[in-house]
Amino acid sequence: MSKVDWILDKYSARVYKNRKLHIIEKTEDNHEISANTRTIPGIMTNRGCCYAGCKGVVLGPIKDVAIITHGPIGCGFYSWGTRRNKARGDKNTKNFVEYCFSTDMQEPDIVFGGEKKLKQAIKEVVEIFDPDAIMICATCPVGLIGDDIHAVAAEAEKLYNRKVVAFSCEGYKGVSQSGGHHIANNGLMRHIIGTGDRAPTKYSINILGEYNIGGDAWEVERILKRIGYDIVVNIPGDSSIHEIENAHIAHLNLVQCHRSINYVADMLRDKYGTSWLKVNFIGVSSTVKSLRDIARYFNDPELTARTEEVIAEELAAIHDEMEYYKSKLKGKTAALFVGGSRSHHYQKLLKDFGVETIMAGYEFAHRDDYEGREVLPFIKEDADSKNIESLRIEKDERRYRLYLSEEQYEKLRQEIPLDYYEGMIKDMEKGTIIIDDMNHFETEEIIRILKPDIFFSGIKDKYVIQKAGILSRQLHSYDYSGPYAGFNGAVNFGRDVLMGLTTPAWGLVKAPWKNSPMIEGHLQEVV
Ligand code: CFM
Repeated sequence: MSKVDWILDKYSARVYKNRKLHIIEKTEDNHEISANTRTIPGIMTNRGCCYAGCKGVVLGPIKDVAIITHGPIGCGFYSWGTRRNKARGDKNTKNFVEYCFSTDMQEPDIVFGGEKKLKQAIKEVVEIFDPDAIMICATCPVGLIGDDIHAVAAEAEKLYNRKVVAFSCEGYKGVSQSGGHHIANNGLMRHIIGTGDRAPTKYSINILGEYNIGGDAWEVERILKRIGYDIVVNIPGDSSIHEIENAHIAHLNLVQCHRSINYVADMLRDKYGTSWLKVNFIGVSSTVKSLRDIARYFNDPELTARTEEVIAEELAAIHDEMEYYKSKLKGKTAALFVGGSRSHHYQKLLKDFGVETIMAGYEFAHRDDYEGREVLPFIKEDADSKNIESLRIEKDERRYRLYLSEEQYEKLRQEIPLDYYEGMIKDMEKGTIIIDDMNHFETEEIIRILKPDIFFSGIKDKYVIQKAGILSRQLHSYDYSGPYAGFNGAVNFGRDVLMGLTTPAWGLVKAPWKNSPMIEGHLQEVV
């Protein structure tokens, strides 16, 4: 029996048929996988909702905007603080990242409509916090009862003389949080990007899709600034809305998380002519490669020399610690199950320590994140597109400019991933397992069958895994730690993983049934 059939063995015929399309064993580079389809009701998926992707993921890290969750309090509460997207305010920039604003809808609001309460919430936010801008994010009941949040936003914008943008990101829209990314990207593009008037400098870049979890963006920015780049904005980690307004002026966009931000990257290219480059600042070797690719784009000998100088200094500074952690971690095996890009990115960092990935999967990625953007024309049906708008973008004739000539662009595309992402599967070894939308049952089967030394995942399954005696570190929030990006982040990661693996706690872990003669007896009978 193949590993895949072994994992699926206990399913009914109906579930087997569905899940078999989402689980593959890599034997070649061009596998097709089913992705971005709805989970079978009743299966315990790890996915989040559309609201989570819009408010929790893409908009949440923008620091000087008050984001009002229009809905019952649970939605605001559960998207408050747990993702560890860090932000720092200063005397010119307010910081509301640690706040949770919600209309706290109750039954009467659901019955009689919640617009009045929303207007009141906006008024209070303006009076108490005086934010530079306000965003309104809808939760499920708002769409069901038909509150017109866009009309409320338009009225408030005039009344309070500041940007007020509404997002119809009801939880049920789309397949998962991935639909929320798209809605958030559309809103940023339609209402915010392009409204600033800053001028570019010599090496002006944006970072797209870096969320500053545990301080990752700060480490990435530190390195890029050392080389001499002018970072117009990182969307959205620790960003200000006024920085986002100027995103159209950059000469190049760096895309860290393809899944969550590829819409903005494409729209910026179509409207303003700015190319994007797929980068990965997770892992030492991938950070080095990304820095060299960026330098290659600008093709300036001075910048290239400075890039190499910084790389050499950074590598020297972390060399001893990296070698130490590598000597301890080499030969271990890992399974990774995260949202839509980290399961790929972290394989590179693990490789730096000699840790082999035996299984990786995404919660909600699309086929292009697995198979590469070359499959985009062949994706027959995008389940999100049924109720999520694709913006029609037109060239901004006045501000459209190409940094490279057509000839230079075509030549460079052969060398670096310009406007292209190769996906995760090509990067994985033969014999490894790839699982889309893995559920809790499959998590336990992976533990039983593949027995990884470390299982990277999130809070929903961390404790199931650890109760089975296997280390689990959260790659969403990094538990309490970070940054893990860039050069210094790699060292932090090595330290945390080694600390986790060698903690004496594992000697004290005993599965609950081991203490119960009754359960143990029963298990023996069953077996
Ligand atoms: Fe991108 Fe993310 Fe991810 Fe994501 Fe997320 Fe996240 Fe994630 Mo959790 S934006 S797809 S929706 S890298 S919150 S910072 S860790 S599931 S793999």
